[in-house]
Amino acid sequence: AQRLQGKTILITGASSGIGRSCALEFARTAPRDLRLVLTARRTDRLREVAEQIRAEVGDGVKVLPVELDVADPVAVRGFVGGLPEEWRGVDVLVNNAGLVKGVARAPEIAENDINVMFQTNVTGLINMTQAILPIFKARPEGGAGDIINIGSIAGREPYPGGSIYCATKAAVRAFSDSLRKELIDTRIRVMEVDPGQVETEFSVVRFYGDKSKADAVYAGCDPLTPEDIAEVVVFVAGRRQNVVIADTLIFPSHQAGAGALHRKT
Ligand code: NDP
Ligand code: 8X3
Repeated sequence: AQRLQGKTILITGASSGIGRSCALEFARTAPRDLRLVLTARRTDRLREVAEQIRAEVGDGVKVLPVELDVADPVAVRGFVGGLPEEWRGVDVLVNNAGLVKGVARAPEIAENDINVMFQTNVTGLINMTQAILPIFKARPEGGAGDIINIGSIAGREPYPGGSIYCATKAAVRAFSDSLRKELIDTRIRVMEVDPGQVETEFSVVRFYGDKSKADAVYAGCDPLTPEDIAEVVVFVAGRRQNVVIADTLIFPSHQAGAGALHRKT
């Protein structure tokens, strides 16, 4: 908590699921003198998260909800310049915004779904990183700051019906690993957190809003909660500056791979 004090944390996709839980967990862990820049497309949801933080921890944590579509390169390019001055000193970037569309096999995947997944999960994450890196690089010793990329088991173990989503998360993994090497002469930490099955709105989005199909994904399973992942994200951000938790894979106990899930019922 001490190490996070005074930090400015920027989270993409903070309106739901893992991103929202990360916002709450950072606030609970460092309830004084923290700034949270919460971004997503749904600003009404961001304001609700801000309200919840205020109700739980009070005014010690300052929250700035900002509308941002990470898939819009022009919006991302203008993002930092559009922040009020006192919010620009970002210390931690959590690249969490991401989504999956459909379960179609490769020949049938809709072109728009392919583009949306790549533009959000890959290009969006890269553009956000490029937007924030100059802030990190301006610090002493070649630069300092944390980039925490949310990957997935899907990036390590591709599965049928997930070719594009898995390809996007493999791309995140390759990008994280290259960037960490490129930044070797700085204090900038590039860390990847790869969840297994987590119950969020992820499956609702995958099935184009069909809640019953989404619920069926988790039926009989005991998935992780977004709080489980948020605890890890806050943990890696809170280590001593010389400690880089480069890569973490997190399963619920009944999962041991992308398709390897034990259903209890
Ligand atoms: P949710 O659907 O609950 O949350 C996704 C978040 O991403 C929302 O806040 C959404 O906000 C945001 N988002 C989506 N598209 C954009 C965009 N173009 N611009 C800005 N924000 C966007 O799902 P999760 O919390 O599960 O997903 C978070 C991350 O975790 C994703 O990267 C996902 O791939 C990854 N993940 C999820 C797993 C799971 O089982 N749930 C497992 C492994 C990884 P809004 O719609 O308001 O813009
Ligand atoms: C989400 C996990 O395996 O459902 O990234 O694609 S999976």
